[in-house]
Amino acid sequence: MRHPLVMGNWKLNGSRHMVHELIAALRNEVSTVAGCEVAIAPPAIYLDMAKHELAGSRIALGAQDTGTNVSGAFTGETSVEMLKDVGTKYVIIGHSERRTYHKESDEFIAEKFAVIKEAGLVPVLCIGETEAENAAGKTEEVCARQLDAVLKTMGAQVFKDTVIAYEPVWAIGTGKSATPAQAQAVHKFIRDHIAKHNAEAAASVIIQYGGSVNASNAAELFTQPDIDGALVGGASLKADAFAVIVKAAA
Ligand code: G2H
Repeated sequence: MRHPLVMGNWKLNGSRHMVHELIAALRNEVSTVAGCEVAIAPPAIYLDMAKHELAGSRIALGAQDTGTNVSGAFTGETSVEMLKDVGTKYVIIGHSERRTYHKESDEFIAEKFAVIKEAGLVPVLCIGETEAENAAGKTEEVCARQLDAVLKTMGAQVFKDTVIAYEPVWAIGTGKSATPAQAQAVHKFIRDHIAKHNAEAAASVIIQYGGSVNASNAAELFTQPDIDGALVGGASLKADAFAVIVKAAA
């Protein structure tokens, strides 16, 4: 049976001081919460420090991205083996900020999915449509295309025990979250799309919602049957707001 996962995506925010302070506050706020997996994804340079600060807590560690090569002449890259070495469990891939600013293709993201699985880590595959695609009624078409890049090369069983984050691009960092009904409709579409190929994988895949989730709108989003927690950006930088979201999912 799948469980909800609330994960903080810190994006390009942090310092050694902040890692220490925020993790101390989070340990305090969420240490007694059961029924929901909790994770944080700080910038790569702070992963090792964060792992030490998290020692003995129930909060897991996530990375915001990975390279596809394991080692060698790839200046500036981070490998899945390195992420694993410092104790990372989850790896976010395909975030719309990387698709947009780094021109990452569906196929390249599918390659990342494969190397993460091969390393025994858990991919958090972000998918979602832009505002223009939404307005043109293309939400399902876009989500299907982004899922199919993985399905085509690896088959649907690869989604077993992994995570998909549905993040409508128009809701990211805008303060304009999808409504629970809007998000549920897309989450159900995603699960049904995978179920057409593999029912077991579809039932087990965690489908998070992401896009302006905050302490006020989380509880209502989590009432929906196919919304399994959230990928949280801005609100994950404040321990009290993040704790409210975690408790709403538990
Ligand atoms: C969407 C989300 C976290 P925010 O990118 O992945 O960010 O909650 O700030 O919209």
